Amino acid sequence: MTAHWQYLIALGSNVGHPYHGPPPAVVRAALVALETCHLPVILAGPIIASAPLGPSRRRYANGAAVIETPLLPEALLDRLQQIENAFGRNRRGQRWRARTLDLDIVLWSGGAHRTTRLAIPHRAYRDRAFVLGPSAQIAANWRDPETSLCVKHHHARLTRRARLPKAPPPRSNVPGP
Ligand code: A4P
Ligand code: MG
Repeated sequence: MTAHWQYLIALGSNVGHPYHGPPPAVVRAALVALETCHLPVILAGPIIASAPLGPSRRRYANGAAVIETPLLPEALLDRLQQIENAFGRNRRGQRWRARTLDLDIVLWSGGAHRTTRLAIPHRAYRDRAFVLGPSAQIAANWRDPETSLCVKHHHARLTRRARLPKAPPPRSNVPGP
């Protein structure tokens, strides 16, 4: 029997597409493209708007999906990059530049995977509300093999941290009058 792995995929777009439309429509079209490319979407999270992290000034649409496939990580990355290319993704130039479609592998059911080309868990997802928000809706109990915390725990830590009051300014050691 063929093994079927589950993967948590983060989707992002901050450039419209001439056929699909603005970024939220690009993310919706990408979910359809995953299915068309034999990567069945088991669950799809909400598509949210998010402020850009990094040099690009355009707002993003972000989403998350759980897919099922017999493909191992490197083969899945090849397929995801083919989909990005089909959406007109231009890989030349600055890192984090504006992009029509970005498909990142966040977690998979096989545990951790690290090569020079691919890191799972995704190295930055724990600090990104635009990944953890949609992911917590569909993969709350997925456990991170490196921290042993679930997606919902990383999400709670991040949102709680954002709500904590700023630390008071340090007290001066100079005695008062
Ligand atoms: N790579 C390594 N690990 C992975 C993984 N888990 N999933 C390698 C996918 N790719 C992985 O990625 C560069 C290389 O990372 C790939 O060739 C692969 O071998 P890329 O998608 O070609 O380039 P990139 O996306 O510009 O770089 P990077 O470092 O992956 O950026 P991120 O982490 O994807 O962040 N702000 C908002 N609000 N929303 C966003 O979605 N996204 C980014 C890009 C920046 N700011 C954002 C958002
Ligand atoms: Mg990427």
